[in-house]
Amino acid sequence: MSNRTFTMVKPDATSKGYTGGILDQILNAGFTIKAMKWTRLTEEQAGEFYAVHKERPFYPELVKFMSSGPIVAAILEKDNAVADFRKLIGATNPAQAEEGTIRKKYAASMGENAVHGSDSDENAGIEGDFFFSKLERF
Ligand code: 3AN
Repeated sequence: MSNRTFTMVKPDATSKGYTGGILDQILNAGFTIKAMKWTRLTEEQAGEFYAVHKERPFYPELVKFMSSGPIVAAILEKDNAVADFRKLIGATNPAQAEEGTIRKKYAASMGENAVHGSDSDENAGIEGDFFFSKLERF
């Protein structure tokens, strides 16, 4: 079990002014920040980040959306980080997300679902490495 996960506050949430509320909920849930940045992906970078979904019908839409505005990228630390963070954000489809979860509160749809959370320890490592060098982690 790893104690790290990777998250992004997605462009829908940053553009609606939800960044502060989402980060507040993450910190209140006991996660600490190991690395964080406000940045914007190019279409090429978004395509690379989501390359595992390349064959899925929603891939072009996902790439376009994820490069449509700024995001907050972060590495978070907590015991059981990956599983606990997935619980905190709720189901991919906000209509199915549990009451009180970040997606229930802030997500608009399956595609524009406010936050990303790594789905495994391995992917948490890969995704964190995509955004952050060793010098950017504290
Ligand atoms: P999660 O983000 O909950 O791990 P994944 O890994 O199944 O969900 O999907 C990655 C991202 O792809 C989602 N966050 C969402 O933005 C997008 N996505 C997934 N399924 C759909 C869908 N049916 N239509 C549009 N976008 C989708």
